[in-house]
Amino acid sequence: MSLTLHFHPLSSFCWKALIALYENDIPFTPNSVNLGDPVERAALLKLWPVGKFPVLRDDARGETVPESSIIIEYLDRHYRGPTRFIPDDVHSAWQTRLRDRFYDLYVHLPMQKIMGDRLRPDGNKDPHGVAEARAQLRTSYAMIEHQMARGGWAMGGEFGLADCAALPPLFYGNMVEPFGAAHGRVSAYLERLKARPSVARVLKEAEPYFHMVPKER
Ligand SMILES: N[C@@H](CCC(=O)N[C@@H](CS)C(=O)NCC(=O)O)C(=O)O
Repeated sequence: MSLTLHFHPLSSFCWKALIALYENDIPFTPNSVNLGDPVERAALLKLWPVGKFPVLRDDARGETVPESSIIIEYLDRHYRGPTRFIPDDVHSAWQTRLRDRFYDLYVHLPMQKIMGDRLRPDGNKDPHGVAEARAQLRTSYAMIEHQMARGGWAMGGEFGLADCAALPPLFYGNMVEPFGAAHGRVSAYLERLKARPSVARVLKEAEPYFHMVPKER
């Protein structure tokens, strides 16, 4: 098997890449990385000195591919299946990439900020940064509520890159900053995503690790 995904089953950005792999039943070897283990961390750093996962290694093509969006674009090009993640049409393609950036930068990162703050020791927390992240999430939820006026997937018609990007931060986002009654379409979109077989599989595999999700103290 030429593809190896270096990942962790609880990691939100890894979910994004896993959804794409499962969507098209692409065979790969999963390598679960414990970043707390110095040997495993060093092996990941060797592949991608930034030290973040997911990282995809493709031995057949001699490529190491970091960054969830780039992994999905790589799979779409070199391991194509029935689900196309980025449309061929140039106009739809840039709109899809924009929505992917929206979910990563304005939903995923603020969600990570709030979750990450729970891990900080008392005295080193960042309440100002967390308040900013909450405000950003609420702005983003309102934007998604508007985008989802007609239901469906992130880009309207077909499931794609932006939906892979949307599930992880909406799943964890609803835990750290609940959608609330004003964002019924965001809730409904999250439920549609959770019912998608590729997503359901990712969530099922993550279940045994859910006790490790940092709690609010
Ligand atoms: N922009 C990256 C973000 C990856 C990322 O933040 N991964 C997190 C897990 S969800 C990570 O590796 N965290 C470990 C660390 O920062 O030490 C992507 O899209 O793949």
